[in-house]
Amino acid sequence: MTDLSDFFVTKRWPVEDPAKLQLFSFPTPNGRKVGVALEEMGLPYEAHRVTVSDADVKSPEFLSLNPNNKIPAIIDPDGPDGAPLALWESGAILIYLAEKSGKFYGNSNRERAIINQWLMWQMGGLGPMLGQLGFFVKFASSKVEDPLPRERFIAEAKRLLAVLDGALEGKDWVAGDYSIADMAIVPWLMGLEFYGAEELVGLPDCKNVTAYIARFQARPAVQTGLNVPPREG
Ligand SMILES: N[C@@H](CCC(=O)N[C@@H](CS)C(=O)NCC(=O)O)C(=O)O
Repeated sequence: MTDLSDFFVTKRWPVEDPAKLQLFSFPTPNGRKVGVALEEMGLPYEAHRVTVSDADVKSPEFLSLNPNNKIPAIIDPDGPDGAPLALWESGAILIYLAEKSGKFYGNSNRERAIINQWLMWQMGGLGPMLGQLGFFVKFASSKVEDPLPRERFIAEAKRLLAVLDGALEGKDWVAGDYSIADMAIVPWLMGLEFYGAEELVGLPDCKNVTAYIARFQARPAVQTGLNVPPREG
């Protein structure tokens, strides 16, 4: 059996079953993507709670897994060549898991190209912009007097939502069939509620987007995966 004790991160977050894929995460928008993917794909996994506090993400144990000090990260004991594979960056993890499971990644190069397009749109656009929006609207709103950053990220969030709303016209999912692109996008849209910014960015007016969020949330695997690992406990 694969021994994961060589991974320093397991000294602080011990592994119970080294045959299972190990997830190091927290139920934030980026973390939730991978919890949902693992549940949807039916891959056996063990989840370790790594909070976003410096005490966790900047600990030497976690930095040994992800020097970029961010969740999510995984160790797959059964990597592509049979040797364990450590991986971070949620988009890269989603692609890896989709290829490993053979699920939610289209059936042709054409379909995969479009899924990748929307996945990159989330990774390079929606996620970073909504993250900055959350910072200026919720976390730093009382510390920053200049209205410019707030206005800039509200405008950019509105623009991105309009793009998505248009793309979803007449469609259930953004890139054809349900895919890892949807698993990447919707947890970020749900973050708008946490930031108290739904009205601010006009989400209720984006009828295709609100229906899309509800469709995603109705999936049983999503309901479980959004809470992996549990926030408390
Ligand atoms: N591009 C990275 C971003 C990951 C990320 O921003 N994770 C946040 C939580 S959503 C985090 O770990 N923050 C802790 C920190 O920055 O110290 C990915 O998609 O995996």
